[in-house]
Amino acid sequence: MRTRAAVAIEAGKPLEIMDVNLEGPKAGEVLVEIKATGICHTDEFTLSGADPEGLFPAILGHEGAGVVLEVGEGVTSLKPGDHVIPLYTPECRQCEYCLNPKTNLCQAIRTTQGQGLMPDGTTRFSMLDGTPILHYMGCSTFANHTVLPEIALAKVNPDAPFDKICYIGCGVTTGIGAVINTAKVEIGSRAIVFGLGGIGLNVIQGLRLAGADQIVGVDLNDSKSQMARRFGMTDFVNPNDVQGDLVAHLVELTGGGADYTFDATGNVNVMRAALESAHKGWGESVIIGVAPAGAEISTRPFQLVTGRVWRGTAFGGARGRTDVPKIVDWYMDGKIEIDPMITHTLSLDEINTGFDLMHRGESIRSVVVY
Ligand code: NAD
Ligand code: AHE
Ligand code: ZN
Repeated sequence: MRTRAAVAIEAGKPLEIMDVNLEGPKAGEVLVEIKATGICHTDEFTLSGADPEGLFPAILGHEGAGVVLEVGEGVTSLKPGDHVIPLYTPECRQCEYCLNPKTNLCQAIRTTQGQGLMPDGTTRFSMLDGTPILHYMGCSTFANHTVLPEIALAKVNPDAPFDKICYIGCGVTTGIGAVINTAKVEIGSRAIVFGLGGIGLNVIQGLRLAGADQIVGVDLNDSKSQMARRFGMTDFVNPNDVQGDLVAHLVELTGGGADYTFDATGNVNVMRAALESAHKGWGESVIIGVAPAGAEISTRPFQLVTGRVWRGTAFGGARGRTDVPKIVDWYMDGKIEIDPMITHTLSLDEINTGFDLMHRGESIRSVVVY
């Protein structure tokens, strides 16, 4: 079939909107009509050329929601008409990783996914002249139709609005999951969140859900503080307004350091500040941000010797097929909020505007509705 897509032809160039060919689902695969997709900073990271795994031409996008149109041979858990959220972290429920309760990093299809291919080593997308187009993070939600493995789809409540729950495909789950699944924050904790964008705000929302007493938000952009307060931030710090050392300031503000700190910027210097503003003896710092190729984190080992813990999280530690439907229900039940964070709704033809808004720091989440 033909479908409409925003294609990343090469790094650093705007996406090109065009008709592309899409082959139907093979065994174990599912054809999905994408109804809406968010634009995450990770899409920008890959498009910019900073992603060591970035391959072109590709159809980016990994924060979608849609409807199953057709299933391939052997697919048993989904049928046409089901509402689904694509999962860049699948859940096969069989691999060594899925069977280990310590991780959510299903590895069943990770190798081919990283190569922009379906599990059989081929791509379903091509240009009208036959040039192959690669998949991205196993999702490619910047196409109106896409093909995914059955294990990379969460079946969700059909009453939930696509233009809101697409955000659960990455940002919401990553932020809330970092708090609940990865850090396991306790009631009464003090926390610091670096970066108050689409992920950081969901960390704040997760901290409020977990009952944190103090939630400090740190961002270079003052305009992000208003929304963060609405979601539970108690104190705001703009590093540009701090006289002297940022870490010393944060340690004092949190009465000796935070119980939990989170990096949602992708900047390795911020990651260091996040680790060092965690409390001596027990503070834990969680890296969420994705750093460019070649970037490395550093700190004095003494920071760890004296009890701080450095950890990371992918997709908020969530097991997609199990946890994502529950998070959709939390949204439908009013336990979590999504709508105010979706600051812009665009058509596919306007998708590059979504990247511009992100670059200018004017959006939290832009969502493309097909
Ligand atoms: P975003 O652009 O919406 O937000 C980033 C925020 O960080 C902005 O508000 C910006 O002003 C702020 N910021 C930038 N540099 C800063 C600095 N030096 N100090 C303080 N604040 C600073 O991006 P997002 O969609 O929220 O994504 C955030 C990061 O999380 C990205 O690196 C993204 O790739 C990553 N991410 C990781 C996962 C995961 O599973 N680990 C999932 C989604 C996104
Ligand atoms: N390809 C990059 C790493 C990108 C990365 O860390 N991706 C996160 C999800 S970001 C979603 O917005 C992730 O889940 N990583 C786990 C995985 O297996 O990719 C690089 O540096 O090579
Ligand atoms: Zn993302």
